[in-house]
Amino acid sequence: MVAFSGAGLSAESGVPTFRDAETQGFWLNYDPGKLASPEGFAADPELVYTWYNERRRNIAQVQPNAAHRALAARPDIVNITQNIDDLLHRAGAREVIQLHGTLTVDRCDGKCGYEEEVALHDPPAARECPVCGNWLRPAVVWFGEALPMEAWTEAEERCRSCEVMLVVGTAAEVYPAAGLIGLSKSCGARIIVVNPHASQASALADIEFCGKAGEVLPMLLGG
Ligand code: BV8
Repeated sequence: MVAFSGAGLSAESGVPTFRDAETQGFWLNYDPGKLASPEGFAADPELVYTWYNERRRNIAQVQPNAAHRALAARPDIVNITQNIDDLLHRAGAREVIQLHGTLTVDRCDGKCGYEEEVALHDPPAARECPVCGNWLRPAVVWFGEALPMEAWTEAEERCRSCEVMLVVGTAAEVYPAAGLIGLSKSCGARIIVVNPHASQASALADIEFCGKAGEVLPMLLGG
């Protein structure tokens, strides 16, 4: 079984989803779509870096919720997530494929390959790469950037061969990640969607649980 997750998986932990960000202005007056982009970073590296540090501090202060724990308690489930938080890891999940990278690492925005771990509770200020002098930036995938090849290849392979794909807390609007749902379906997997609202995944669902991940997953997966 594969669990393909998005921002809704962490919502009950108190991490705003992208929709909330747009509606509740997670970062007032700024559009996540613009900040989470190379153009946004190039235009104002310190603003974008500050936005990510706000999100880092938010993640450091919250806990994994019952949905993270239910997934982590099932070693037979491979987690493929669009989320950049470390809540599945902190819940004890064995294998987490992060398609859009992670907030726990900074990397050089240039091509020198330098990277360093970041303490989410006390993140450093925006700074230059000690190797080549470019800016350091969060090791996340921005709009317009390619997904990490290793994570993508592994995710595709798992989605082709799984019998069941659990689609948890995603609007399924961001590609190429959202394409994994159709890929699994075309390879014969059953699609089970968990989301309190309709999403682009609804049309592909064999079963759809209209509810919160923290309530549905413990019932569905046990624990
Ligand atoms: C790329 C990291 C090309 C940063 C993110 C077709 C093919 C390929 C690309 C495209 C394409 N069409 C368009 C594109 C471009 C673009 C794209 O998809 N745009 C969208 C807006 C149309 N894609 C890209 O740019 C990708 N790159 O294509 O590169 C390329 C190729 C080769 C070489 C060079 C370039 C990169 C996309 C990755 C962007 N980075 N995140 C960061 O986080 O800051 S995406 C971001 O959105 C997050 O990862 C987030 O997880 C993700 C998806 O959103 P969701 O997770 O679905 O979150 P959302 O808030 O939208 O929805 C939450 C859901 O949860 C809702 O349905 C809600 O009802 C539900 N929910 C709420 N509460 C709960 C709940 N569910 C359960 N329980 C609850 N309690």
